[in-house]
Amino acid sequence: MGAIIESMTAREVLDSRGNPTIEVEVTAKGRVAGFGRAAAPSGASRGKHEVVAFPEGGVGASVRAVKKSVAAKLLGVAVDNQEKVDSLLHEVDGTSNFSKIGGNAAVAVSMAVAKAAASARGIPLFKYLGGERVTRLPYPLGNVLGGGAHAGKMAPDIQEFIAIPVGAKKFVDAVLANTQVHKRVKALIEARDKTFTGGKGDEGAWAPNLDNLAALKVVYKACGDISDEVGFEVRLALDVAASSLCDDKKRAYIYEREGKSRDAGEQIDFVVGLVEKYKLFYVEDPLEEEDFDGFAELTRKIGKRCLVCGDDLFVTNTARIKKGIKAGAANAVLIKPNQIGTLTDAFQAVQLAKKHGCVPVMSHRSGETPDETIAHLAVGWGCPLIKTGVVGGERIAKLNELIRIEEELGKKAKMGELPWK
Ligand code: 2PG
Ligand code: MG
Repeated sequence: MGAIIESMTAREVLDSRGNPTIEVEVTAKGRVAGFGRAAAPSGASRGKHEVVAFPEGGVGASVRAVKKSVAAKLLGVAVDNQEKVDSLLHEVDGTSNFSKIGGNAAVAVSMAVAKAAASARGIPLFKYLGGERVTRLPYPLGNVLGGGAHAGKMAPDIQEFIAIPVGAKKFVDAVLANTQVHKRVKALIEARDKTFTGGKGDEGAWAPNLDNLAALKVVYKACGDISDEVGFEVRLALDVAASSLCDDKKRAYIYEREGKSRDAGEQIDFVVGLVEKYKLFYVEDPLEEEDFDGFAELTRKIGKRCLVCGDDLFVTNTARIKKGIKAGAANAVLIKPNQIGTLTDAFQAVQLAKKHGCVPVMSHRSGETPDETIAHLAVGWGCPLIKTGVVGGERIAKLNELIRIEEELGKKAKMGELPWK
């Protein structure tokens, strides 16, 4: 008989913003003992349709729920029956959006159980999830300059200006290229703004006093310079996080820093223009989270040469992804396990995206811990992209883990498959 869940505990720990979050530990009993520990991240620009992060009563209520009702339900269950574990989490919670125990409690339990199962088998999590055939590393999307909900007042309105080293042959080279772009961006900001203090936003991206177009020029130049230096292509990508800019009453996107307002049509034209001018490889949430039609129009216009990714639009939710696929709303889907609450749900989102030719993109949150689980999810589930920052302990925890995984895979290791390379 395989290992069973022997014990489970939870505690309040800190995330990278200094806010409390939940960490869960699971032990498994079998021929070999297993142990798994996982902590939940949290977002600042959260989608309206995400599951509830914490219930009334906050992290404390989640911790109590895991120690009592969740543990009572899961002790004795086969640790490698992830689907059962995750369906029991839904059952204990009893709501459609984890509002009773908290989606962050659910995801921490779900991840800790998977890690305990891998450990009881004596194999790394990515192999437990993906089997022996798994060989591909994701390209890292590196947030190098940021604004919006992740930075202060004078930073750009667009949330993330991202480097993507699409020409890299090895993960370690890709990650090093992103760090070089990050450094070059700083130098270029300093050349423009003598008063730049070196301030960073929540994910370690520089947060300068620049408007969107100046920021685009800086990051575009940095990507070009570093492409020449490393000898492979590094492209530019954006997370517009357009829901954060959208004023529902005015039915417009308000660019405060620029002093501009754009209606949906103007927003689409604006993004198409950026894709052309700056050769964007990827654009996330270019429109607000309910505008499936606008997404579809944009994807029709640029979807053959640029990835259009839904984050707040899809919230890792298969029902919303299905709706998006039907509408032709995107060609990439962001995967944030804590948006949906369990690994089984997140895996279904990955499978659904792949089945319909959409690229699944594994992602961190702006508030993170040094938990490295998503590095394994990206490899084990075959996501060709991962968004997890460039610098900062909670970001490099994932990147360094991917460097270790690449080393472990040895000669078999390859980079993920991306369109238009
Ligand atoms: C995003 C994320 C992560 P948050 O919008 O993609 O970069 O931000 O975690 O604040 O939702
Ligand atoms: Mg986003």
